Amino acid sequence: FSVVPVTVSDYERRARRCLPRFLYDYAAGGANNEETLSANCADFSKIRLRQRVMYDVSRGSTDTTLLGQPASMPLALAPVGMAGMYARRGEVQAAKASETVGIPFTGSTMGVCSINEINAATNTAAWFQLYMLRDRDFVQEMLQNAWDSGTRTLIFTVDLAVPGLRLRDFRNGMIGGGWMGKASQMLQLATSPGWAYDVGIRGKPHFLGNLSGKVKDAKDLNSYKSFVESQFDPSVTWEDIRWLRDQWKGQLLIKGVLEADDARAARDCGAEGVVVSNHGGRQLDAVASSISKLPAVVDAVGSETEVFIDGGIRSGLDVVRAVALGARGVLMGRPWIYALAVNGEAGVRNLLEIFQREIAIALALTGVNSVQELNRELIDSE
Ligand code: HOC
Repeated sequence: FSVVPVTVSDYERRARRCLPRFLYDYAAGGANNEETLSANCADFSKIRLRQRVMYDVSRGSTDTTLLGQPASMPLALAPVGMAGMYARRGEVQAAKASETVGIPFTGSTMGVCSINEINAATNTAAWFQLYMLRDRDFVQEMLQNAWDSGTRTLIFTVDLAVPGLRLRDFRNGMIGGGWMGKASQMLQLATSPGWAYDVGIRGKPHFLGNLSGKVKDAKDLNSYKSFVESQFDPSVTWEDIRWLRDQWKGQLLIKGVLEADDARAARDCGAEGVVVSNHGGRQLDAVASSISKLPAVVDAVGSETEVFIDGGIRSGLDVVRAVALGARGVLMGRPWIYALAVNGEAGVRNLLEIFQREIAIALALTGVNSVQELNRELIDSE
């Protein structure tokens, strides 16, 4: 008896069943006690929309633009490290689904598939996400490479000065001192050719595609761990973001601000937009949910700066809630990983169709025809 997935939680349940524990946990988990992870979702559920009736909603459309680029809804796929572990050439499959549905896909620095591979497989160039690395020449190289492959939107992550304490990964032996025993064997199996999560391409396996110039022959999770330890730069300040702004001719989104002051600083460095984010509850636990911080950031940066949000988006209703509170769009992360794990490209496409249907219905039942009409008056604050 098999039930067609119709919600994110349907996909999550199935993903939990079909994935090795360490992989499910890597995606699903957060930092420390996972309080922020829970708050991200719980705070969305507390936001009530207004039910408004007797408006002509026969011309409903979910279309919008994100950083000037047409999109079929105010949603983009968030960057997720190692997404290609969840299905063969996973990032490519998800990028193809995004293209079919008409929304942006974001390739992660830590992706299995490089931005080149993703852009070569689609007609719409993906967005690219980058961290500041100690080796600035390599940062420049990656920027140039992304630009040459067609990417014009860079998401720069600023909330990872040091990795948060993802305790599930420690328990599973994925991060930290323990690379021994059963967990380590499982990781080797998972990353070796022939396994369902085979990451090889045309006989030339590379586990971290974007890093092939830096991490020679990366082939397992040890490469991931060593790269993070040796290259993530905790000394980064806004000065480095100004440097980055000079290096990148395309659109720049700064991801990982929660406070109004930080959002203003990002804008003042010349970013076209910011992403209100606590890294999906994977960094500083006990920090406030993204959605609770959104209104203050929107008010702080003004209308010229596009504000995005991630963390806790589990339905089209959450997208509508965020846009009504002033977001230009949302970045959705874990749900697409679950859908990818369950059914590859078709799963991600189906998930996006679910989101689009939910948004369309929510627009109509709040009495508007478009996402542009959403505003704070549609939030029931009583
Ligand atoms: C300990 C892992 O953004 C994530 C990614 C990659 C972070 C690298 C540090 O897993 O949240």
